[in-house]
Amino acid sequence: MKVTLRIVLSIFIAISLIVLLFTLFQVQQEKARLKAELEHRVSLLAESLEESVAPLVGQGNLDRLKSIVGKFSNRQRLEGVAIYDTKDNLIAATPDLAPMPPTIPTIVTDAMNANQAEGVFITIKDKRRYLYVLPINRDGNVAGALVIFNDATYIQERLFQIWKNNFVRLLVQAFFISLITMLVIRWSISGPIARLVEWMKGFREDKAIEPFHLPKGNIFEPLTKEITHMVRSIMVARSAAEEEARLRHTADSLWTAKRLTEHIRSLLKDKNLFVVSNREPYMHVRSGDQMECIIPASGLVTAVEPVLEACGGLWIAHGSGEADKEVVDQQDKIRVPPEEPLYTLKRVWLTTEEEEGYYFGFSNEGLWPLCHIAHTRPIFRRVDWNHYQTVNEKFARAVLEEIYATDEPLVLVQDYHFALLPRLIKEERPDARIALFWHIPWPNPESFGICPWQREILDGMLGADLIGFHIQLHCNNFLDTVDKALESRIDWEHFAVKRKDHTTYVKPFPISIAYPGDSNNLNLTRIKKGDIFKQLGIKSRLLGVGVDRLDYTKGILERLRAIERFLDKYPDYKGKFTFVELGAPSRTLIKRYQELVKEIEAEVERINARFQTGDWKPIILLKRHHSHKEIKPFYESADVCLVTSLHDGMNLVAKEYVAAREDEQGVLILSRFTGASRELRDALIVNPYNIEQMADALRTALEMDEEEQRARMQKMRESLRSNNIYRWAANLIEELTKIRIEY
Ligand code: ADQ
Repeated sequence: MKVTLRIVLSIFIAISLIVLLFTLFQVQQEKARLKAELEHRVSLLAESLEESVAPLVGQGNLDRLKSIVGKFSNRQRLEGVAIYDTKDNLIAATPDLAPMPPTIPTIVTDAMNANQAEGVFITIKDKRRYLYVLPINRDGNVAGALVIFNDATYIQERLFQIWKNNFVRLLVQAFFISLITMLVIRWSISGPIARLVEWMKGFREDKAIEPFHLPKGNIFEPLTKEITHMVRSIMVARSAAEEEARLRHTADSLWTAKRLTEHIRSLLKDKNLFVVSNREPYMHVRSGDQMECIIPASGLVTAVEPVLEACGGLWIAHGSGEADKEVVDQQDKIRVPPEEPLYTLKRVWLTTEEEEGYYFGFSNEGLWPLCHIAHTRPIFRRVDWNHYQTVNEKFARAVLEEIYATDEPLVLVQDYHFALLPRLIKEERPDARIALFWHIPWPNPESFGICPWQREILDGMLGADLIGFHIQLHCNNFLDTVDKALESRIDWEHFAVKRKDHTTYVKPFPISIAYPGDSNNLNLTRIKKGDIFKQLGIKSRLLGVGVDRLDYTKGILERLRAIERFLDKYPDYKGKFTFVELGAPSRTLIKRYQELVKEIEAEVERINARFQTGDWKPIILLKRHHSHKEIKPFYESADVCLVTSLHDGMNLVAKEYVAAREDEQGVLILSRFTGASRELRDALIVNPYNIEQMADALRTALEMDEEEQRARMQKMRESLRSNNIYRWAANLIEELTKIRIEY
């Protein structure tokens, strides 16, 4: 049965029941009223008649009596009057009155015996009648009885009429209510459902579809919301599958520095690539009276530097090294890498106040904790925001100066320090192709909404033609945030934001490292594990390693506690396992970072005090910046590498460890909250908040047989080989050059 029919039928039954009950009630009331009225009327008539006939009854003046009662024939519903004597004999009656039925005297007798008027409804000859018997009193004695016959059929008729009227009314009401219900169902239910179905059909058939909207407050709103979410997830899955297919297709040939160079040359022709980041790839510092050139501990630098080495171009960054100014030319430029220059680094100078407000303040006390779910509160200060704006403008000027002579220049803006830069450049140079790569996670809209200047930041970012994140989840979070915070149109099919005639595409580009690396850099004299222990001045057998900037997002304290738990739980490893943390101090001017370093040092001291013996220590903290050359032997020798970030966009340390393991040995313990965990699925994936689980993973890692280590490492190295930094750059730049720019 069709739903509409079912609804209409239900309504009809409900109305019928209501009408039936009301009619019953009405009929009862009407019946009682009519009866009462009849009884009253008849009793009045009887009483007035009694006065006239009473004197005649005893006298036997029958003629007179008959003449009086004779006058009562066929008056409206009054059928007639009869008079009985005390012996129940009929002594006078209206002529037309039908012969008395035998029951009448009984009623008359009863009334006379009781000397009380009595009324009764009875059916005589198929006709409903009302009989009223009034004893006639004469001289205080009952002398006879007066009986009035009244037609009562009109009561039945009246009640029947009520039933009839109500039935007709019921039919009319039911008709109109059903009609209205059907219209309402069509307008409010079947209509929207049909449109929803059409829309979903369009989606299934892969036609371009607009987001589905119903008027606000519609009962389908929650359903539409859910379906829209579902469709969005399917789109994400579809795009991921397409991306995977595309990657599979292109993975046929490995991406190398050389291939990237040629590819970029064919894409850019003779144009330069412009990269902007806060952190510079080479930093000149003083070490005593010596000048040293170091590569800062930064994932961004690790990833982007090989791209510039391969493609050439200009890298604009903050000159933060104390000796930076001493080595640049008049335009603040220097060719790097120092030993074999391949591209140009242009340094932008910041005042101490600018660096404090823009870098330490807004970027690292505000945006960094805002984007990482690591339970450190972001701090937003007006003065920092002002510096952030000023510095973005300063960098915009530097970029604009450099791209002045280039048509449609390609600008790759790096990271959260420059959210406003894309808009600032685009306003001056609408022809510039601008990509912004966000190296850290993007939280959900509610978390990002904490930022008092979220709208300005989003608007600044949307000046870019392409925004890249490490994983699709961050893209989705970003699009959701824009959807909630700004007047714009989100195109979930193409993952784009349309705002003020400008489209920004938002895509995942999982960043990576240069792997396979440069064969010239092969470490031929491998430092062995034993040498490392010797250099550290301890005796141990198994080595664990952690390599991080000392940052609260990296889960270092959790890692230390897991090691403590491991030694408690598996005491056989006491004296045999040592964990070395290569921790580069980072953002040391920020209080939270100073506190973290103290906490880490205290924790290391506490745990060592609990377990250490003569020449063995469970944990060694090497708190300083290390060159990649210094880090490599640790990667190569460590039985296990611990990456336990509480939240991390990608995490390149995990990839560096895998890349370093040419012997296909060693186990990677990797936090599930890193972007890297989506690619390196053969690591032991852990929840860094679960200390027990991490302690057990450590044991599993140290007890894993060589074959399994090899199998896992091979798979991870394979994944790294096909998803290296050259592929990342090729994809990002190709995507950017493909976008149609209107200006
Ligand atoms: P980072 O937070 O800096 O990067 P990560 O990706 O792990 O984190 O890169 C750190 C880099 O610094 C690595 O190349 C590592 O070798 C180096 N490093 C670490 N400790 C060091 C030490 N003690 N001395 C010298 N070098 C050290 C940000 C995001 C990441 C994202 C990258 C790239 O937070 O999620 O993977 O950008 O996009």
